[in-house]
Amino acid sequence: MEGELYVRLGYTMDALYRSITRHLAYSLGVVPTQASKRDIYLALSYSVRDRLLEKMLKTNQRYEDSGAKRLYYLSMEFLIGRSLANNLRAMKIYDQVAEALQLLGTDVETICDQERDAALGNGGLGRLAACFLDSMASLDMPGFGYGLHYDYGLFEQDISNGYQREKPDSWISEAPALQVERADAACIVPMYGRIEETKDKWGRHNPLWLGWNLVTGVPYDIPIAGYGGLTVNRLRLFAARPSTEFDIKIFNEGDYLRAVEQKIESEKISKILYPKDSYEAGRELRLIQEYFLVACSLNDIVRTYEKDYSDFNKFPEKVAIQLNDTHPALAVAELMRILVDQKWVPWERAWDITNRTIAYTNHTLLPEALEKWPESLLARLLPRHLQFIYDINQQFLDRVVTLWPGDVDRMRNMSIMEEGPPRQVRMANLAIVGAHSVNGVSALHTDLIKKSLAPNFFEMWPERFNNKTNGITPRRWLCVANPNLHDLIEDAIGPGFVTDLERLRELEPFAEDPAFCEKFMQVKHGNKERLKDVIFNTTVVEVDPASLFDVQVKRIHEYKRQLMNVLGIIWEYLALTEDGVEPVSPKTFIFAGKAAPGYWAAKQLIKLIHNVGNTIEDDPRARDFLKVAFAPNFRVTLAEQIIPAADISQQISTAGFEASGTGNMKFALNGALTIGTMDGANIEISQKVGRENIYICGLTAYEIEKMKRAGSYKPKAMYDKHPMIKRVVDSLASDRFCPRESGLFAWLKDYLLADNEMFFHLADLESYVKTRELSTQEYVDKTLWAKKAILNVARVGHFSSDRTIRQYAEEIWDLVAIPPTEAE
Ligand code: 26V
Repeated sequence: MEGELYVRLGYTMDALYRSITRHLAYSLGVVPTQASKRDIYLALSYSVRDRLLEKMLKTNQRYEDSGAKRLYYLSMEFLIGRSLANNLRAMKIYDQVAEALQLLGTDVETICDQERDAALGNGGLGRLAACFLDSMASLDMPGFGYGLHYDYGLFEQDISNGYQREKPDSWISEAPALQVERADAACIVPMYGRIEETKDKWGRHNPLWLGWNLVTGVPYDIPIAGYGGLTVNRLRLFAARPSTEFDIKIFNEGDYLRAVEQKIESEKISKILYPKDSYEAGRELRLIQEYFLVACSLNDIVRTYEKDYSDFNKFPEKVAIQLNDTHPALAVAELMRILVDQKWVPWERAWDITNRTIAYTNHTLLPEALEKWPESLLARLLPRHLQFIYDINQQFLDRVVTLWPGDVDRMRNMSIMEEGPPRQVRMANLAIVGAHSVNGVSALHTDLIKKSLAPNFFEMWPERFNNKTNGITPRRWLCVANPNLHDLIEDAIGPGFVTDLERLRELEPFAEDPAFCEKFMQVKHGNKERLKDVIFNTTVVEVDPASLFDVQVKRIHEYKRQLMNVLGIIWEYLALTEDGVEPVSPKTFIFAGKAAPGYWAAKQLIKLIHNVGNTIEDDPRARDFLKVAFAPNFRVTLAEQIIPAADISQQISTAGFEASGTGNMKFALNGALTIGTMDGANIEISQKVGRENIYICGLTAYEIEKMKRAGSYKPKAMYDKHPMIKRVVDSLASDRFCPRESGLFAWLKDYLLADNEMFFHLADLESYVKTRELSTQEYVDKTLWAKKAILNVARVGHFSSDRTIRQYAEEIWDLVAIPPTEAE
């Protein structure tokens, strides 16, 4: 970048007002008095974008001047949600903008509410990437997100008669207010084609990749503001466009239709986010997407590096690449191809550079989520990459043989290639072999990677494996989502905790302060009032903010056990209506979450939740005590409204299945108490907040593993032995919850009683129900409850994504902060 920026944009109320009105006129062509809310939202967004871009240019200059190492976070998903309010808070102009908007006859909440979510992710993995971007910018670190510019984000969920219906989410229409197109930095991506085996002038083997199709990658930059607004990093998202050169060639050949078809084909690549969090064999377009991300990103990374260096010796000292799961694992082969084929780096040297640059994060142990791609597909799409994968595998297996001569089983298990038919490439193995660091996302998860997922790799390279327990950004999950709690905490312990979350510890003494407890509970009540309106407007269910809000919001998945929650609700319903046991407090069960469109069982669960809710509502004996609400279209913005209003957070996955969870952290930070299993980060949360401030239930991962190996889980025997389990399961499977759709839920009985029931619902049910009872009893003791809730807030500081990012920076990336100068 050259030259100085001559304009300095203003941050006063006055300057912001002028900027908004100027954008109304000159970007949107409307006079202020006739501007709609949407117009004002756009004009404000453009004003914010101007200021972000100014700081982004300065930040970039600062990074260039320092010559510091850069981190590239490669991810198929960035679940950002809304940006406007977050940016106003980060830039510390929320109050000024609020005043300016008042002059325009509106208010800041209404305007921020106009924004649609950027839903470029499925769930935990994508939201984690968004939290990491926020933390890297807030820590003044040169860390950049690289992803895809999808036209359509995760589908919108409608509910019709209790069933999920999917509608497209056209994010593209929202994007212009946030991003800048960088046509100058576009790149060309080759795919398909063939290999021609040639010899170079010294007679050496020299395979050429020829006859490819070309697609253009056009980057769009979204500014990511750090807290304080001085450091602004960028998230670079690539959109696929037809390659003009290729186009012209076919047009010139006179094949007009084929040229247009080609154009449509290319644009498909970044059209839509895959709405699954499990992998499906042979989805060619998905593999193309993954490769397109990798090719565009590496092209950009290498080009940036080459501005400063003429050879690749320093590459691993200046570049770190983090793979967010195996989705971008082709980066291993692509970097090798660039170094060897395009930069003439010798193979062994290239391998050393690749390995020292790349690191890999695993996010799931679920076998169905582990990516494998058919060799035949790779041979067609990426023939040269497949050769590199063969070569990498060959030299890797040579080392395995020297370590364990004759151990064929181990070779077969560790090989990047899986024997067929069909032969497949195991992306996790490719990532583990190619990376210098492999990390899990909670202590338990990392332990399971070492012991169950990749024990042979762990034996071979113990130093490669490490843990980085997940975290969440307190800027979004406290300042933006729960401003009143933020202000209350700031009144108590002073400013500064938002960027130093361990300082929340200073709240501990306030847990004994009746006046503080009272105010804390008032904030919670206000948040419950706010959520009541949201729920009423989207479901017509009327909830009572005085009741206990018991919340489970996350993707609908068997392993997350929304079904066990429903069994618990039915248990309480039967106790009330048949045994006359009234709950000590009225309770509202709040669910939200999307099911993958093809996941039948998950969609049935959504229907079940609705039907159980309706049955209770129709029962005059029950409706004043129990209520069930399913809030449609769960997304970041809805999470920001639900989480601050929760009294209880349900985190009840079958132990060993939830890699970490991050919702668990968001709820605790907002003063909800957790009912949870010893899974993922729940374990570490319980250690931090104290065993007496969390409700732990169920079997441990170790106990479940043992029972699975022994085949000793016999759900039918539990059903026969425990009358209450029998009553709950029988009533679930009867027509009681589907009077007009006879037999709808009968399958659930067979499901729950099968010996191979993977998720141990009935094994944990009794412990779970007892724990729920205990939590309800403690809820009515308001002093006790406030104390426990406040101690949760005071002790979750560890789970800030700032802490997580510092650990990645120190232990994996060797990345340092480049803070702004005084003048900035
Ligand atoms: C897999 C696939 C396969 C191909 C189609 C698209 C797709 C999308 C996502 C995935 C894997 C999802 C894995 C995931 O989201 N894991 C979650 O990661 C969170 C952040 O580390 C963690 O808190 C959750 O426990 C974990 O389930």
